[in-house]
Amino acid sequence: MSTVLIFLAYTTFAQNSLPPKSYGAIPTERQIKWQDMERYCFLHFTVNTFTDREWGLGNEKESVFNPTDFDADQIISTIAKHGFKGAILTCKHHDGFCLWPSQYTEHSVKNSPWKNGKGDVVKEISQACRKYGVKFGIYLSPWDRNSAMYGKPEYITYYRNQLRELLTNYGDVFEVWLDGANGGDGYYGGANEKREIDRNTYYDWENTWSIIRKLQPNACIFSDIGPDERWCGNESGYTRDSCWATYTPHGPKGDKPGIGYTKAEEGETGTLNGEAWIPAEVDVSIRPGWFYHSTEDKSVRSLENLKEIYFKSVGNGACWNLNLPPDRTGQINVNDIAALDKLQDYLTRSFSKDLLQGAKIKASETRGNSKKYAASNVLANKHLYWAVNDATKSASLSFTLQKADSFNCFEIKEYIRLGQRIQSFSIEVEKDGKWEQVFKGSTVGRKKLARFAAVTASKVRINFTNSLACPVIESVKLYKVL
Ligand code: FUL
Repeated sequence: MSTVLIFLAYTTFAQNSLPPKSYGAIPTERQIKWQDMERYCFLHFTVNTFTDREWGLGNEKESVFNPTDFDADQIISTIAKHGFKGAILTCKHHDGFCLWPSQYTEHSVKNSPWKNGKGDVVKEISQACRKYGVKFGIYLSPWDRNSAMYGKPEYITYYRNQLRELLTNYGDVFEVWLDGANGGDGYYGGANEKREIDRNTYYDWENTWSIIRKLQPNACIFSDIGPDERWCGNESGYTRDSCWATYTPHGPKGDKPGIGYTKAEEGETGTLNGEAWIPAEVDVSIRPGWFYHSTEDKSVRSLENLKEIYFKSVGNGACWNLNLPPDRTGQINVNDIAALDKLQDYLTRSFSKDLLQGAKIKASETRGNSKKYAASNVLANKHLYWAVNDATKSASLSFTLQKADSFNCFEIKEYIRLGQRIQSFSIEVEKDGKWEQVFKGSTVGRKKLARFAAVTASKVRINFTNSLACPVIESVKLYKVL
């Protein structure tokens, strides 16, 4: 061998004994913690609950807000009991009514009959969150149909002051939800007119984001364009099966994007080689509307429907934000609890037994032939990973189960700290000595739940057929889901 070849062989060997380099945009610690929550709840509650509207006009009297038996413990313990890890409260919706006694407006709980004006929904919900180990998040509508200042520069100061109150007085916040909706017309302190704003300049979002970063450095910021989480582009409960956590948003005309100004469908897929790590959040209501309406008591989503949403959100690497609107008593409605019971029972029973426990595993290749990157890492549950050599873009993992079993769902996770890499994969089972394909997929990311018609076999193989950089896989599990 010439000296040059020896040198090259040595360099490749040396490279492959080091961990793989990260590829493209990667998550922050804050995003990793949020992605690990997987599912949490929205709480839409305000004057609309009592006026039977979806969007309040802004002229509602404070006296309409009067829950008969508000119980933050009931709301948050319900969320905790059903496996949801957080609660995001509409502290102020588009109508401008504040669920906390803000010092910057009279339009709040302090002028309502509820608890003789001494109540604070934000305080009770945030305290209950701490009690039940649920993370607390806030929604503060940028659009305010009550405020006379809306549309003028003073409103931005008002909005930021309210944000400061919420981010200072109620403990840790895991998510700040910034809504893109801006309808135009409103009460606006009695003006009753249409006020248009320029979504790209009016709110000066960068400076508002820096307030959030300063007051709550661990909070993720949600909006159509991130910076931490993106809207999934629809309110129906899905992302696409090819779903990237990386994202480069565009305006509807391919122009500069903004909050409330994007190509919505790009949120459903994210962007291959997108410029920033901005995974999707799937926000969807358990009922047709976002607020409680007794007429919708019979239209709560079915188990079938909630299951699909789970697979098309969490199962595509996104987080699921399920809206549970408290009713007029100020509690989660019995009909919604019945649906949650079914969902929790389904998830517990479907994902209780990983059929790969005790299985033998073999990889087509292991990085630098090192134990550190061994295939067995994907079964270890220790946030380790299996990796292959830098030049390898397709590789496979084969499993031999202890005995033949029936299964229909793989859970595969990439080690996302090093970026999202897999572009396509397939699953095969061995039948009568021949490999048969049962699933063909595209992206993997933080978590992919790949479902297929149930098969019975003892040998199964995942082929990562194409990858942006060498595959780096954190874990693989196998289930028979119901
Ligand atoms: C939308 C709002 O207009 C709806 O009322 C709801 O709050 C939903 C989550 O976001 O943009």
